[in-house]
This record gives sequence, structure tokens and C-alpha cells, in this order.
Amino acid sequence: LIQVEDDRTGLSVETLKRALADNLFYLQGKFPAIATKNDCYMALAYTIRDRLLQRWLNTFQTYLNCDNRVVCYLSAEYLLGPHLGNNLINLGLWEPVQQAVEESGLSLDELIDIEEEPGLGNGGLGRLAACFMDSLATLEIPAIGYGIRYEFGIFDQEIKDGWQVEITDKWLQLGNPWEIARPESAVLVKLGGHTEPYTDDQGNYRVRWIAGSLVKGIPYDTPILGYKVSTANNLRLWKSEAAESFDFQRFNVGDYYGAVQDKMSSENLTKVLYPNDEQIQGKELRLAQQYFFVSCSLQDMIRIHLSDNPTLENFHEHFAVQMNDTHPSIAVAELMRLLVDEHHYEWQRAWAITEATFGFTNHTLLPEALEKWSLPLFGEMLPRHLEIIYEINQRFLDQVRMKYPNDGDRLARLSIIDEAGEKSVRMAYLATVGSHAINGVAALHSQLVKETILKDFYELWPEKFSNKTNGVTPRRWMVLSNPRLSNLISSRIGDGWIKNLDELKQLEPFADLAGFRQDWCKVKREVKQDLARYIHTRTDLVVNPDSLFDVQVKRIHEYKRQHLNILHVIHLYLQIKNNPNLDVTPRTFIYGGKAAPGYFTAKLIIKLINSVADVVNNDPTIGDRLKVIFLPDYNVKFGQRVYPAADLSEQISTAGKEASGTGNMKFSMNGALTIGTLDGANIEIREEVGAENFFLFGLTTPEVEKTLAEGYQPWEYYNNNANLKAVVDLINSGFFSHGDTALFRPLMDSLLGQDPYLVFADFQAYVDCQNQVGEAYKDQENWARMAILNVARMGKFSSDRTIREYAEDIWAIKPVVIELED
Ligand code: 26M
Repeated sequence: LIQVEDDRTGLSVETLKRALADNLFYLQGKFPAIATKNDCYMALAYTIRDRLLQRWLNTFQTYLNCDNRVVCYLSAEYLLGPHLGNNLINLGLWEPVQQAVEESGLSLDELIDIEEEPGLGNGGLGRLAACFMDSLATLEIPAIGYGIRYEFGIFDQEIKDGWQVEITDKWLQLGNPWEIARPESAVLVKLGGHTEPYTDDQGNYRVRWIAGSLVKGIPYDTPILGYKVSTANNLRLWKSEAAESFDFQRFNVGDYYGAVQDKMSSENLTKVLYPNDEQIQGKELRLAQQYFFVSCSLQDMIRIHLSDNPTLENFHEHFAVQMNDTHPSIAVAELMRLLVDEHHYEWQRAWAITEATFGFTNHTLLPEALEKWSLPLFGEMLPRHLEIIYEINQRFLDQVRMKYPNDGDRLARLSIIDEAGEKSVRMAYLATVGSHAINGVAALHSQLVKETILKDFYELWPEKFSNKTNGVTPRRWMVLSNPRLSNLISSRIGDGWIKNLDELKQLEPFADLAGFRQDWCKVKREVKQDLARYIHTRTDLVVNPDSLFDVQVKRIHEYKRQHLNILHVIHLYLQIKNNPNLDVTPRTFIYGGKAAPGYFTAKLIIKLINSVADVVNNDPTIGDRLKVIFLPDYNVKFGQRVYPAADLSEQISTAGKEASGTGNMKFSMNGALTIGTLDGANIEIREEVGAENFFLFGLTTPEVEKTLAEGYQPWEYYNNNANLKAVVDLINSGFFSHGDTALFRPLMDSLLGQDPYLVFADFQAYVDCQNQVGEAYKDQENWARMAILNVARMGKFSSDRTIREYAEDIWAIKPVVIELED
């Protein structure tokens, strides 16, 4: 008997090769001689997609037919990064596919590198959502991710003459093999118009919303695989289109151009991701995006629920809905509207269901980032929701009044409607009132949430508040991005750590073995060599792989203090210039990150880094001792190259400002040591890896607050610190700007004037700490020892741990095993 494997599911090398050729011919319409690299990538991607479809469908079927709760993650952003490599790892198909690809005359690494990454997020918040989807699937937790299918994701960054230039991200232009459109599951979303009271047949008072316009939401589904399990959860992203019925009306009365106009504005809704760190308040389109994806998602859940339940009475037993920051917080009012207006539930019953359904995660305390929508704008677009929010607020404030009689100040402080100045809806308050659980993303941050922005709510409901320290997925951030290190680790302790990161603890004793340290350093050297080669191809710069790779990659923002970092570089440069024979540890400073297009100071920081790089890299007295690289277009793909190669991780935000950070975890997991402040998750990382394996500096959160309260005087630091003065004077002299003394003036003036991020206050402590780093690096044996201990003790920071905590404490949800019969 000859057994022939199915071309679409077979896993042998021969079958994989046949499938590749087949897909190239029938899907791309090419034969090998005329195929582009992208054609080959597409053929491979479809080959892999074929092999995961059964899991995806089985997962879907299993969830429909079981009584388990499903978690719905609502996020305006998913920063997924490329799928292909990750899916190969999670399917356990790396080796046979690599062989099949090579025997077909192609290179797997090259094909993986061709994939355009879906950059549907700004930074930490969107990447966290992606790590969570990976962990949910790996833990076999029933989950749906809901979001927006932006046609243009986060912009591509180019550097021209040292300045950031933004380019549209056309990630879909060559097609997306990972998604399947489901137009049959489209839903309609109303916008604008007005409301009308009416009395129904039974004499009940009701309200109907007569929309001004209607948009159609089309779901696009992408499978999210778990690691070596059969679960493939669904990520459902919504695209807006014109609702035909509306257009046809216009068309029928002869207004063809009007109809086309409507169609275009409907399609605009999901065109572009807003780059955050920018004032988005008052941007109508942004509120429309938020409402659109929330309404689509809740309607989708209700449809799923009613497919095997008679009523929505038990909706909350079926779905746990988590709001990723306030971006989806309109969901509280929308679920109330659907329950009360459309399904005729009594207010109290609807409210109980709503509260039991939602959880809310806060990701920032920065006042400029807290979402508020002005009442006129809000009422114009969502008239019914505004009424519902008034009602929610009134009932809520009645409750407060009962508990705290005669406390008008407290009522004003707690009100969902901000009555001071331009009246607005405070979205964090709406999310808090409508949720049974509210959490921050690191221990310090969760504490600050309770003490600052949600203090009065915490007093009211202390039991609703908890901490869920962030984590990252070790599949993408170790196995995929750092195969050399992963293989070394697995060669000693097996590969159980990939699913149970706490097993990395077993590496601890190896830190004391000289032989292991040697292997460790060899791997590090190779990985750094890889990055050096990549930097060379991208920038033409030659970097020394034996120098200390000192890396800061993240969005550019004053609170993250990339300028503190570059001030230190200039300080080192001056030291060498003043003493050309100085024995400093050779360093390569690597920066990456995007500035919000409208954030002038952040853009000027990029210009400063590039200007310093120009001078330092071309100064012969410096030679190999200092190199400064700004790698353009930092994204997930580049993150995967840079975390493994770093020796030093820069986590230097002003204490109290970085909610958690997740890059800090990726670095440390890959054996970089951290120089950092007591901020966000740095605090917990230091606790885990040991204070002796972490370079700590800077003011603490209470010290920051005290310094600011007492009237911070940056001038005093400048005047009293010769090192700092020399650095600032050099910048102001035009040394890095071809004599232009005005160029960096705005940045220097803000540092000298009223800098709320206390750069000068932390400068000397940072320089001193960096000197310790430089000294420590000279002892390579001990450095390797510290690096190994960092990796061995990072178990806590797997997003698997984070998701387990959410599942137990907030969602009350259990795993469901997916069967994959042969
Ligand atoms: C908006 C306007 C002006 C300036 C800044 C903003 C802004 C800042 C932060 C808007 C949104 C912001 O927060 C969202 C966010 O991405 N937060 C990040 O979430 C990560 C995942 O929890 C954390 O690791 C990061 O510390 C946190 O910054």
C-alpha cells in the first residue's frame, strides 16, 4: 500500500516541497524561473496556513460547543510583528520546512525576512496585546482578540539629514496571506443623528436612536497559534466599508457623487492608526474608530451568544471582556445601549451584566495621555451614548452621595463628566465605573493608580483594584529571535523552559562553570557579530563586536529620557578629547525609536543623537572607542535582532513615569544587564535578578515628587556640575550643528528651564553608574556570570504568568483542550 500525504496537510519534506511549488503556481501564478522573493514567501506562507487551518476550525467549533467562558480582548492596537517564523515555531515545523525550503533552492531566513510586519500599534501597549494573544493560545484559554484592521499601520521612519521623516506604512500592498475576510459576518454601526423617546406596545418608555449615517464592519480573521498545542485562537480585526443600503437610496434619487462621497468617508474610518503620544483629543475620526470597533465586536459577541442561548441574561457568564486602556471604554455605554434599547432589559439588570462583563487595564498616568472627549463632539457623534453616560453617572453619583453626604468636592472629583473648563467625558472614569476589575501593569504603577488618578474610586471600591505585572512571550522574544542562546540553554536544561519559563532557574548553577560561561560568551559574540553585519548593510558603519553594546530602543519621549543617554555619550566624548589616552571601555551606543509626528521635542532629540553620531563616529582621536548609531525605523523585526545582541539595556525613565516597560524584560531575558531607575517593572526585575546584577541609579518616585514640589532648579545642577556644564555648553556652542547655536536651543532651554523629567537632577548619578558599568565590563567572566543569572531569574516575566493571573483573578476562566484527530 502506498500512502500519499495530502499536499495541504502533509508534513514530510517531500510533501512540503510539492506544496510550495504548487502554491507558487496556483496561488501566485508563477513558476520558479520568474518568481520574485515575495512570490516564494507567499507560497511558503500559504503552505503553512494550510497546515494550521484544521486547528483554527477545530478551536472555533470546540468553543461553540462548550460551556466555558471566552475572554474577549478589546484593543485598538496589536503590534504583532511578522507571523511566518513564529508560526513555524509554534507548529514545531521549523526543521522540515527549513529543509524543504533549502532543497527548493531558497533560504528560510531570507523568506522570513521578506514579510512586511503588521505594525498595527504604537509601542508597548500594542505589543503587549500581541504577547497576550500568544500566551492565551499557549495556555489553551478560549479567547478572541478584537481590534481594527488599519490599512496603514504605524508610519515607517526614515532619517534625512538627521531628522525623522514619516512614510506611509503600506503593509497590505503585496497581499496578506494570514488573514481571511468574512464578509458574511459583517455588522452595521450607526453614527450621528438624534434620539427619540417612544412608548412601546406594552406601554414602556423607550428611546430609539435615529442614525445620521451607517457604516459596515467587515471582519478579517487571523489565526493565533499556541506553542505546541492544538489551539489556534482568532484575532478578529474590523475594516469599515460603506453600508450599501444607504448609498443605494442616494443613488436612486440620482445623487451618484453624494453616494460615492459617503462610500469614501465610510472607508476612511479604518484607514490609519493614530500615532500616540500626540494630542488626539478633539480628533473626531479617532472617536469614530473606537466606537466602530467596539460596536462591531460587541454585536459579534451577542450574535455568538444568541446562537446557543435563548437570552442575554447570562452574557457575562459566557464572555469576559478586557479593555486594553481607555481606547475601547465606550464599550460600557454600548453594551448598556444594546441591552436596554435593543434587547429591552431593565436598567439595573443590564448594569449588573455590564459590570460583571468588563475589566479595565490602565497603561499610563501621564495627564496628557488620559482620554477626554468634549461633550459637543461626543454628543454629535454618539447622542444616545451621551444620554446613557449621563444616566450611568447620575446613578453612580447617587451612590456616592449616600456614602459621603455633603461632600460636593468629592462628587465633582468622581463625576464621569468633567465640569471644569470645556465639559468633557473622562473615559478612564467610565471604564472604572463600568468594570468589576481595574488593574495597573506593574507593582509601582498599580500603587500609583490607586494613589493618584483613581484615588477616589479606590476609596470607594478597594476590592476592584489589583496589579498584573506585564510579561512578554518567550516564544518570539527568545526562541525565534535568539536561536543560538535558546539552543545553548536547552542543551543544558532541556526545552521545558519555553512553556514554563520558571525552569530557567535551573541555569543558575551553570553561572559558576567556567566552561558554560565560555560557551555563553561565544554565543553572545556571534549574535553581536550578526547585528554588526546588519548595521553595516543598513548604515555602512563598521562597529566593533567586542565593544560594549549599549542599547536604548523604544518610542522617543522626554519621560523615557533618550536625551539623558546622549548627554552621557557627549560626556564620554569630552573625557576622551581631554585625555586622548584615557582607558575607557569601548562602547557602541545603539538607538532606535519613532517620535510622534507632531512631537517637536522628541524629533529634536533624534536630530541631536544623529548630530552627535556624525561628529563622534568621524573623529579620528576617538577611533574604535565610541560609536553612535541611530537605526532608523525601529519595529518588531528590528527588536528581534537587537535584544539578543545587547550587553546593556537602557531603562532610564524618570521614576513614576514608565507604567511598566516590556523592552526591559526582553533585554534581560536575552542576557543584557540593565542600567535603570526604580520605575515600572524595573523594580521587579531588579528584585528577581538580584540588586548585585543590576545597575541602579537616580531619584525614587517620592524624591521626584519632592524635588518638583520644592521648585526644581535645573540651573543649580548646571552651575554646580562641571561635567554637566561642559556638555551643555558644547551643544549650545554649535559644536554638533556646524556652528548653528540655535538648533538645539529649545531642547537645552527646556532642560535648563522647567524640565518635569529631571534630566539634570539625575545626570551625575547616571554618569557615575555608567562608570561602574564600564569597569564591570572589563571583567568579562563576571559580566557573563551576571548575564547568566539575569536570564536564569527572568521566569516571572513570561506573559504566560501574566495571563494566568488575569485568567484566575479577573476572568475566572479555565483552559479548554483542542483535539486534533488524525
Ligand atoms: C499621549 C499624548 C501625549 C504624550 C503621551 C501620550 C501617551 C503616552 C502613553 C499616550 C498613551 C500612552 O500610553 C499607552 C501605552 O502605550 N502605555 C504603555 O503600555 C505598556 C504596556 O503596558 C507599558 O509597558 C508602558 O510602560 C506604557 O507606557
